[in-house]
Amino acid sequence: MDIVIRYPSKAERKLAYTDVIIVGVRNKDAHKTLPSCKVIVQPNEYHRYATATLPALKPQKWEEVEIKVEVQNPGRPNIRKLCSEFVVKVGDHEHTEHVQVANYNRGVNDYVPQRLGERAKEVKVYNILMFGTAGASKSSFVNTILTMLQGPEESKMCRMAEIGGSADHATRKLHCFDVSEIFEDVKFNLWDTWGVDRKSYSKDIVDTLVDGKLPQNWSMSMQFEKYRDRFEKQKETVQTQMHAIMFFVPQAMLTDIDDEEAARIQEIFQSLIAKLYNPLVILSKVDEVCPQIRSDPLSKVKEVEDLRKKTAEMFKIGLNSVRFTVNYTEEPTRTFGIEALAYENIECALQHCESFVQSRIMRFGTVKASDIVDKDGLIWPSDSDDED
Ligand SMILES: Nc1nc2c(ncn2[C@@H]2O[C@H](COP(=O)(O)OP(=O)(O)OP(=O)(O)O)[C@@H](O)[C@H]2O)c(=O)[nH]1
Ligand SMILES: [Mg+2]
Repeated sequence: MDIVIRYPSKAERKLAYTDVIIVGVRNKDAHKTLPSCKVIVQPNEYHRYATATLPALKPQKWEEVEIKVEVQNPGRPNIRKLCSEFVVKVGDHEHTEHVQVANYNRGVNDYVPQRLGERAKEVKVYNILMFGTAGASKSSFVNTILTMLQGPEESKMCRMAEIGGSADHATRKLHCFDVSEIFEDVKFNLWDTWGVDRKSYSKDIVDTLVDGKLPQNWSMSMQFEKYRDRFEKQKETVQTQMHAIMFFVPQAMLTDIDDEEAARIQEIFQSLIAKLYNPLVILSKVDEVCPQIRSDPLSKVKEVEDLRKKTAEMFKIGLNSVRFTVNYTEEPTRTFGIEALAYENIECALQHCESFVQSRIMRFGTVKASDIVDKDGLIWPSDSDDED
């Protein structure tokens, strides 16, 4: 017998998880009818037990049964509770189905600015700035996120972002990946920085970028040209203002960083915090010190936890603001763990986007980016910032 699992199309999947599974069965026998039998979806940490009846199948015939599967905890799926496989039994036959994060219809779709209410309506799409030195793995992270967002039927990795981008530190670029254009049901864009070296990043550069302006001697590049004008005119708008910042730190940097550089990063973070951001540090290439993390990126490993603690102390930020990433590098096929970690990281960044917008509304009554930054780096609502 052949057993094939099919999922309803994205449009048919109403909730933030796959709640219907279609089990297709072919009776390969040329002569015998397969008697009617039970189809069982075995329970696991995510699914509950579910069953349906397969009618008798004549020789060489194919039949599909639709099974409604209840989940253990309805609501937005906790990525840690998703399962990378489940077992279906048809009579005495057993089939193990391997699934991807994309099978779960991705709760990241829930993060739409409109759900924060009327005052957030000016924010059409969340902008996430990825900052960090050359080679810190920002572009690889973009590719991992884009791969995770692809449907489960796509087996190839997305390679939209160029890896090994800028050895040429003379060219500084801001590149927008319009994720919200590529996948119409998500509402965030990723902004990738090129050509930043460890001597050249400063509070002023980050301040300028988060406000939605292009620093001097920087240029823009993107697939879609729609933001270019805005940046070139140095005009600050809610659309190009950043809503969350991911600061990429390769783990090797932790061992050779000096006091001056650590102080510079602390200064950047203090300035961001004064603007009501909650900067997120993404430790990258942790698999260099802990290779086993690549095969199980969701596991808690002491070496990686120690690196997180060291980072939090070094930059004087909370441990919750330090995460780590494992990107696709040489993998021949998509893996559940890498995409689940990528999902967690982007979901965390989206939560930061929401908190930022909510804090700005609470403090200033608006998210508009035209707040005045005084010489001490404190921000105040300007007259023009009053609600229209
Ligand atoms: N060990 C390890 N290497 C990685 C990982 N992610 C990316 N790399 C490698 O790191 C190198 C740099 O990656 P990029 O993604 O180009 O880094 P970037 O931050 O975009 O660099 P620039 O564009 O130059 O600023 C590449 O050789 C990647 O294959 C990871 O999770 N682990
Ligand atoms: Mg890059």
